[in-house]
Order: sequence, then structure tokens, then C-alpha cells
Amino acid sequence: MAIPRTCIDRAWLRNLLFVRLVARLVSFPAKIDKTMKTSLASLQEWVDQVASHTRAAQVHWCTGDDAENRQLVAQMLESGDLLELNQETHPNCYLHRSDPEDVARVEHLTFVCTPNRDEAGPNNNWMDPKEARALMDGLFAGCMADRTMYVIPYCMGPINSPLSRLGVEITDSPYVVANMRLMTRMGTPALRRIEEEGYFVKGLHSTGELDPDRRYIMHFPTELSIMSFGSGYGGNALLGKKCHALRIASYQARTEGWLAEHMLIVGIENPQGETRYIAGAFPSACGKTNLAMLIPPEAYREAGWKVWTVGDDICWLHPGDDGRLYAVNPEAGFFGVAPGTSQDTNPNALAMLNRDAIFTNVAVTDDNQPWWEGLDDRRPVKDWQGRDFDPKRGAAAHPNSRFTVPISRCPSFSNEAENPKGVPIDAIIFGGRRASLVPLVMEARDWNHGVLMGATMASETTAAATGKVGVVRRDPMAMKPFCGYNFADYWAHWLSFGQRMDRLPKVFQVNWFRRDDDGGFLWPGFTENMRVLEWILKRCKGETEARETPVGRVPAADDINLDGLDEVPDMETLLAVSKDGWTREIADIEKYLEEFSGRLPETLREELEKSRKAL
Ligand code: GTP
Ligand code: SPV
Ligand code: MN
Repeated sequence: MAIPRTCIDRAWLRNLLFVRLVARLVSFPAKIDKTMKTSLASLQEWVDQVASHTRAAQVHWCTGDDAENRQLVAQMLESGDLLELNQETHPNCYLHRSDPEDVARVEHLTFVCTPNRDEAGPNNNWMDPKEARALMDGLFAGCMADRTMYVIPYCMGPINSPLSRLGVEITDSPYVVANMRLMTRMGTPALRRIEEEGYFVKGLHSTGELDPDRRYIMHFPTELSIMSFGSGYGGNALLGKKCHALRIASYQARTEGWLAEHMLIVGIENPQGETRYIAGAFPSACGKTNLAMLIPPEAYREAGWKVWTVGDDICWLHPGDDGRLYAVNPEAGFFGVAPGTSQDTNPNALAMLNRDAIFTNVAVTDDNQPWWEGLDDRRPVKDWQGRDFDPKRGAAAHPNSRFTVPISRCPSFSNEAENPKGVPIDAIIFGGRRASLVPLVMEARDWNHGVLMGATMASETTAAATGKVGVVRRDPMAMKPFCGYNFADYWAHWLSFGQRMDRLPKVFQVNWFRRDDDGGFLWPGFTENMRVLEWILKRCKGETEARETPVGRVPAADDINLDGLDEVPDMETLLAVSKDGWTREIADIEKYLEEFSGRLPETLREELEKSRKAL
């Protein structure tokens, strides 16, 4: 794919450069404020150089304070970037309607530009860093001529944690600033830490003309830099999130001996008051936010069980001195999927969405409240594009419509979320959307087998990325779109923890999405997932048995507590391991792993062979 694309880009790039040159000759020079805004020379130089290259009309250094935010919001209300929602029911809540062609991540336009192609691996689109840089420089030239350029210093992770990492995002989008303020620790404290460390990830972003043909998300892991052009959507534009905290961070983590993962972090407190932490990797729109803030079923609550939210999307795992893995959430907010969020499914999310939230691409009711499919049975009047709602045109809210809120607003927010050491992890779970085959829960034989489970997991694609929805694809560790280097090396890195640490978490695979013949879900999900978490924690403490199968250990039907469920699920089907089905699955996995041959760790092959023999 890279070769023809590159040819087109070159011709197009020449045209673009010519247009920019003419524009530059006929326009007046921008007025750039040359006062030093930071004591860090390398940062000041970069900002000046970008301001001059993009010909920004003004440069604004973000402090992150309330007055700044009020001013930005006022300005966006005026420009139409934000619309006010019902301020009586939803104080300080706003709606952003994006360009209809700019509603999700664009995996086909996302590149990892390592010095050589093999380092990026078959799991990434690759472009030569020099070529990518030239392409992006062309796009950015003069692109902020009539716009304000915002400089956003941010910290990923608790501001006082040695595990946190710093970055600066430059953007011309006030919507990005407002979201980064909620999603990261942004502003003056972050800038002070950047100046002390003298070291940060450089992210350059412009919404450009929002032209899907001039849209690229480029990563330069060896240079700790990101360049993103042509999209204002979350994962493409909030560069601290997927671009920094996963793609760049995973690359750094490999050389530094830790892991940057697409995982939620949740604490489960038992009736004895003891809290254990679980990290869970589920692909985009497959249930991380919901699991991170679930409220236990009534019988569990009465018995004294509690659930504490540490993070819902990204998890940095570091080895501790005690041989355990410790997790921090690098984010400070949620950028969550709106559709399906309701009082029944996720009351904690609903409770934090009635103030201080930004909604993107949801519908609105007749009294201007935000609305989406699955919320309740009110009828929306305007759809996500602001048109009169007409069910013939599809859903009222975009399937990937989202909310942004500070994590501290979550009723189940954990006290430990700010712990600079992180929280110790007892179990890692891998989950995906599989209509058949994968049982409700299955425990790995050991760490190496757990890595194989993660490396070979698959899931149906969702609306979180552009492209077809509902297609089953391999999504190793839920990192297919986010790993900043070759998956084969990434799996080897995961395996290496087996030798280095003696109190590793137990590994499990779960599947909330198995369906019956009529297409309905076999497992009630949401709050009831607590029942599976309880079994997982019992296994971690050696308090319950499991049945050995060729592909992992499953509970006996009556080992999952079903007390209080209105309808008894079909546990036999939910826990079945089909010999034929798994034989086919393993053949398919083998084919997939062949893509990585030459670099694939031998241990993974051996683990797969063990399962095959046992079948
Ligand atoms: P990203 O933010 O894209 O990374 O998504 P996520 O993994 O946090 O997914 P999220 O929790 O937002 O859930 C995505 C969709 O799946 C929502 O529509 C949920 O209502 C639905 N969902 C979540 N958990 C369950 C579950 O246990 N069962 C079923 N049937 N649906 C679920
Ligand atoms: C995902 O797609 O996994 C998300 C939303 O969490 S985004 O920030 O766009 O990546
Ligand atoms: Mn995600």
C-alpha cells in the first residue's frame, strides 16, 4: 500500500507547497510575541519555530486555570464550536458537533515512523521518517495563518509521580485545549515539571481543513514526537492519549522495562475491607469504561462489596521492588462512549454527566438535554448533525458519540488513583466481543500461556474507528491500533516479565458478548460482571477450583455465583469449550502468527503447540 500512496502524496505535496508559498508571499507576516514564556530553551525554540512555520496569528501558552477555560468556552460558543446544553439540568455542559466525516480514529491514516519498517512491524502502517516529516511539514506550512496557536504543557500520570511522563501539545483547536484540560494534568504545574526535567514528548496538531484526504497521524518514536493533521477527533487530536500514552509510551516502555497498555484499572473491595486491583484490556468500545465503574449487584452491595475506579482506558504497568506489577492511570478524565450508557447499565457514568462535561456528536431532546440511544425512552428532536431527528436516517446520536469528564467526578473514584507508586495488580484480564467460541471466563495456565491468550485475542470491530463494524479481527492485548512497534517484539517484552518477576498477576480471558441463536446476549453483563470478577479473585487467592481444558481453565457452572439474577443464564453454553471450534481457531491463530515469523518468540509457538496437542 505504501508505494502507490507515496507517489500520489509526492505530486500532491508539490502542489500544496506551491499554494502555501504563494499564500505566504501575498499575506502579511504574522505578529509573534517573542517574549520568553519558559525557562526551557529547547521548548521555547520549538514553539517559536512552529509558530513561524505555521504562521500562527497568536500564540497562547495554556495555564489550565478556570479563567482561561471560561474564556475559551465563551469564544467557542461564539464561533459555534460549542453549543450550550440545558444549563438547568446540565450546568457547565456543552455539545460539540464535529465534521460528519471526522467522528472516529483513522487507523489507515495512522503511521509509526521508525527508522526501519521491521521495527514498526506488520501491525502498523509505516512511512520513512524523512518522507513523513516532509509530508507533514508541507501540510503544516502556513496552516495557522488566521488562527491562535495554543501551547499545552501536560503531565500524564499524577503530577508528583516518578512514573508520570510529560508532553507539550501545540494545537490550533480550542476544542482540543478544553478536552486536554479534562483528560490530562494540563498547565502551569506540568510546565514547571517539564522545565525541571528538560525532557518532553512533542505533539503538533492542526485540524487543517478537516479534509479526509489530507489527514495523517504520524508518530516518530525515536524522536519522541507526534504530528497530527486534519482531524479534531479524540484519539487523533488529543495527543496525550493514544498517540503519547500508548504509541510513544509503549516504545519507551520496552527499552525501560515497563508496559504501556490499553487497559482499565479497577479496585474490588471485599466485605473484609481488603481491596485487590485488576487491569483489563478490551478493544475500543468493548466495555472498559463500564467495567471500571461498575456498581456490584444488590446482594453483593448488601454483603459489603465495593468497586473503586482507578482508570478506564490506559494503564502504565511498572515492576515494583516486591516483584509485583504496579499500575498508574496516566489520564485525568474519561473520553467515554455515550450510546448504551444508562441508569441501568452504568449509573456511575450517568451521575457524572450532569455537570462539567463536554458531549461530542450526541443528539438533543426538546428541552436541549443530551441524548443517545440506550439512555431512556425520550425522543430526541435533533440528531448528532443538528438535523431534525428522522429515524430513517439512522441513529440520533453517532454510534461513536462521546462524553469528556474529569475522572474525579466519578462517584467510585479511588483514593489510590493519585498514589504516585500506583496500585498492585492481582489479575490481568483480556476481553473482546466474540459472538461464539470464547467462554465467559477462562484462566491461563501460567504467565507464558497468558501472554499467548493476549497475543491471539480477537474481537468484532466497533464504531470507535472508521471502517466496517462487526468484523472479527485479531487485536492482541487490545493494542492493534496502539502499539508503537513490532508486535513480535512486544510479545517478547511481555514474556520477559516472566523471568524478571516472581509475583506476577494471574491472567484471564473473558467474553461478555457471547450470543444465542436469536442474536441476544447470553450473559447479562454490566453489573453482573461482578460475579465473574469474584471468581477471578477467588482463583488468585486459591479459594476455588477450576476445570482444566486444552485452552485454559474454566469454572464449573455452579462456581459462578448466580444468586439474585432474575433469569438464570445458560451457563453450560457460556462455559463450553468446543473442540472443533478451538481446532479451527488455533489454525487461524497459526496463520496470523505467520505474519510475524522470523521475529516471533519461540515460547508463543510452544504454548500454542501445548494447546493443540491437548485438543
Ligand atoms: P473505548 O473508550 O473506545 O476504549 O471503549 P471502552 O472499552 O471503554 O467501552 P465502553 O465501556 O464505553 O463500552 C462500549 C459499549 O459496550 C457501550 O455501548 C456499552 O454499553 C457496551 N457494553 C459495555 N459493557 C458491556 C457488557 O458487559 N455487556 C454488553 N452487552 N455490552 C456492554
Ligand atoms: C478508543 O478508541 O479506544 C478510545 C477513544 O478510547 S480514542 O481516544 O479516540 O482513542
Ligand atoms: Mn480506548
